[in-house]
Amino acid sequence: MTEQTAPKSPVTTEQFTNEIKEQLKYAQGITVEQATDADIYVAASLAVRRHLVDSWATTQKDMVNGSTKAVGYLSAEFLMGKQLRNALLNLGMLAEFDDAVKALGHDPQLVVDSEYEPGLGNGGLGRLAACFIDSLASLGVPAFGYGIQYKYGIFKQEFDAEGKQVERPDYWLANEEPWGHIDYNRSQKVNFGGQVVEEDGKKVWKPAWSVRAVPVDYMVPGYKSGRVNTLRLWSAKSYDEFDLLTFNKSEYLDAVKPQVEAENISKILYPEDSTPQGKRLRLEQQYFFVAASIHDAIRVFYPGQDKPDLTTFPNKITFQLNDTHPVIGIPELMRVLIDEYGYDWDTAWDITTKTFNYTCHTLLPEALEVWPARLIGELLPRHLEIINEINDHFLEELKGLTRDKERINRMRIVTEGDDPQVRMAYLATAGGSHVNGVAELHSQLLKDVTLRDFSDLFPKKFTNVTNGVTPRRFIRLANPRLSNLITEGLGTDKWLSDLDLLQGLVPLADDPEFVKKFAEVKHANKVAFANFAKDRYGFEANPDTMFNTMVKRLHEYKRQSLKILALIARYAAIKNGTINVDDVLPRTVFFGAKAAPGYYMAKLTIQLINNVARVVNNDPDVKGKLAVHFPANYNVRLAQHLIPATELDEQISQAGKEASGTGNMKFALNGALTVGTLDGANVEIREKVGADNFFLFGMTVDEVEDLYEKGYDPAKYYEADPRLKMAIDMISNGAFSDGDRNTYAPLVADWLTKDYFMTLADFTSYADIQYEIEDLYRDQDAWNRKAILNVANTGYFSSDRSIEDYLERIWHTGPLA
Ligand code: Z16
Repeated sequence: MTEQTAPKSPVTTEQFTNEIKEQLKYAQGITVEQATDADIYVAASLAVRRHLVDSWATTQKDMVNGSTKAVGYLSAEFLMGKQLRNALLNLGMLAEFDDAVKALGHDPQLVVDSEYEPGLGNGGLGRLAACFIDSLASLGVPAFGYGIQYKYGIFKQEFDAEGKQVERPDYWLANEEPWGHIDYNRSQKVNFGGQVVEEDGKKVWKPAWSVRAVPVDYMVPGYKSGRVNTLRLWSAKSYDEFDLLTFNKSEYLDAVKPQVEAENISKILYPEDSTPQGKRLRLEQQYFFVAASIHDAIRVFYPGQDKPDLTTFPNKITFQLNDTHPVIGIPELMRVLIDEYGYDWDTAWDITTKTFNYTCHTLLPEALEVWPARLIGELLPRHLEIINEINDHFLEELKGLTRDKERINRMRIVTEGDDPQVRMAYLATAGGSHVNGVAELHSQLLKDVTLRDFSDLFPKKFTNVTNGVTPRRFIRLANPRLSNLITEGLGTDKWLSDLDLLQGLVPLADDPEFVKKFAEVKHANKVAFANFAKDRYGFEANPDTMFNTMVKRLHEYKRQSLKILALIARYAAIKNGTINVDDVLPRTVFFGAKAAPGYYMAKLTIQLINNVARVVNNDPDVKGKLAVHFPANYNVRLAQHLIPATELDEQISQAGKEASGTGNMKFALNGALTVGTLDGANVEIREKVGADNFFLFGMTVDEVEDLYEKGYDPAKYYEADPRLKMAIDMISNGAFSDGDRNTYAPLVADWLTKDYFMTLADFTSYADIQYEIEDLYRDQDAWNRKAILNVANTGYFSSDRSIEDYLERIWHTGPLA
C-alpha cells in the first residue's frame, strides 16, 4: 500500500467543469463551443486562482497580526516558469483539471501549453528566487517576493541560417495573463533626481521627477502547508501631475520628458547574466523596486499608523538581498528612517543593519556591481550623501578594529579619486547582518578571496547556504514517471515535502526489479522528449542512444567550448578511423544556452555549436553514432522536458568560477550522472552521491591558481594532445564554416594565446574520462544503479533544505503558528 499524502482537491471534476464554464461565460464572454485552448487556459487559471484566495487572505492576515517575522526576498529576477500546473499540483487538482478539460472537448496538454512562460530572469539567480518562494510558502513561512514586472522578459532566442543567435523581444504581456493581480490602490511613489537642500537644519530631498510603482501580485501557493504567499512585482506607471518638477517651465517638453519616460523603468529585463553593464536605467530599476518594496512593507506591517515605532521593523520583516542588485535598499531605508521618520543616525543604522542580509552569487570580479558615485548623485542625490556617510562611519569603525591602514583603504565602500565608485558588495556587507555564498566552496572562496578583509574583521557575519531546487516543479511536474516510481519504491509520497526521504531508495539500487523499472522510466522519458523535440523543433533524436546534455547560460567560464572541442575530437576520430566505428558508443548531445546580446565570444561559440551540429548530423560516416542538437530558446519549459530525459549531465566550469550551479542538482535528482569539475555545488553533490557515482575530471581550484602563478601557456596543451590539435585545426581549416578560415579565428586565437578559463589545460582529462563514461554506459545495470544512487542521495538539494538553513542561520524566523 502506498500512502498518499498529496493535497485533496477542493472540487469534483463536475464542479470544476462548471467553474470553467462560468469563467468563460461571465469573465470572457465566450461559449464553450467558441472556446479555443487559450480561452480554456485563461478560464481554468481564473477558476483555479479562486481556490487560492481564501488561504491567501488568511496568510496575509496571520502574517500581519502574528508575531512571526516575515521574509522579504528582494530580487531583480524571478524566473517563475508556467503557473497553471504548479497551482493545480498544490491544490491537489491535477486529475480534476485533466478530466474537466477533456469533458469540455479539449486536450489538457494543449491547454497547459497555451500559457506563455513568464521569463523574468536570466538564469540561475532568477530561478533560485522562484524556487525559494515556492519553498517558503511550502514551509508555511510568511514571505514576500519583491521584484519587477518587466514588460519584456529575457529575449526569445532564434538562430539564423548561419547558426547565429538572433534576439527577439519577449512581449509576454501581449496576451491575457490571468495570474497577476494589479492593485492600483496599493501603489507607491518613487522619486528620482533633483537636489538636496537644507531646511531648518534638516536635509530635504527635492526630487525632479517621480514614477508610480503599481504592485502586480502573484499568489505563491505552498505545497501542503495551506499557506499562500505573495510575489509582488512592481510595474512603473507615469503620473499625470507635474507638480514636483523643479524645472524652468518654459522648457516644458524637456522638463516633462523624464515623467513621460517613467514607464520605461519596468520595460525590459537586462539580459546580462553575471556581467552588469552599469547602465543608468538599470540603477533606476533597482531603486524603483527596492524603494517601493520598503515603503510597502512599512504600510503592510504598520497599517494606518502615522508615527509607527520602526525600531520594531527588524522584528516584522527581514530583507534578503539577492546579489548586489537590490543593495541600494540599505541607503534607502536609512533615508526613510532619518528623513521621513526623524530617527537619529545610530538608531537608523541599528535598524537597517538588523533588517538586511546579503547573498553573493558570484566569484567573477566583473559581476560585482560598482556604480559611479556621480551617477548615483544624479539619480539619487540624498542616497549618495548617505552612502558617503556610511562610508565615513565604516572607516571609523575599522580604525577601532585594525591598525592596518592599507587594509582599511582596500575596504572603502566609496573609492577615492576624481571619479569615485560605490562598491555595492561592500555596502551590502557593511550594511547587513549576514553575508552568504551559495555553495560550500563558494562561501569559502568569498571568505578567502573576494571579501577576505571583511571576513577577517567580521568573521561572524559570514556563512554558507547551499542552493537547492524545488522538487515540486523539477521532479513531480517535470518527471511524473519517476515521481510515481519513487512513491512506489518508498511506499509514500511524503518525499515531496521531505526530500531526505529519497535516502530510502538506496537499497533499491541493488534490487533488479527496481533497476529495471527505473530504466523503463528513463527510456520512456527519452521517447517522450524525442516526440516533443520532433514536434516542437523538427529534429529526430534516437532514444536508443545516450542522451548527453549541457544546458545553462553561454559563458566562457562555463566552458561550452570544452564540450564542443571534445565532441569535434570524437567526430574526427570516428571519421579518420582512429577509433573503430563499432567501438563508438552512440550518443546524442543536446545544448541549450542563451548568450548575452553583447557578448561576442559567447555568440561566436553558439554559432560554432550550431555549425558543428549541422556538419555532424549530415555526415553519413557518423550516422547513428553521433548527433548534436541545439534547440533554440532554452527556458524553464524546455528544462522540464529535457532534464528528465538526460542520462549524462555536463557541469564543466573552470574550478573556482561557478558559484553553485542549480542545474546540476536538477539533473542528479532526475537520475542523470554528472561529468564535472570540483566547482560550486558539484563538490557537495559528489560528496553526497559518492565519488564512485560521479565523473570527476580537471584541475582543482588550487591547481588552477598554481598554473596561473606559474604562467599559463595554452599552446603547449594544443601541441601535447593530438585529439585537441585535430579539433582546433578542423575549426581553423573551415570544417564548420564551409571552408572559411576566418569565421572562428577569434575563438581559435583566444584558445591558443589566452584561454582565460584554461579549457585547453583540462581537455585531456575531460577527453579521457569519456572512455570511462562509455564503458560504464555499456553496462546498463551498473549505470542505472549509479543513477538511482544519485536520486537517492541528493535529497539535500531541495530548496526546502536551503530555506531551513536560511531560517536557522540568517533569518531567525519560522512558519506561522
Ligand atoms: C546569476 O544567474 C548567477 C550569478 C550572478 O552573479 C548573476 C546571475 Cl544573473 C548564478 C550563478 O552563476 C550560479 O552559479 C548560481 O547557481 C546561481 O546564480 C544561483 O545562486
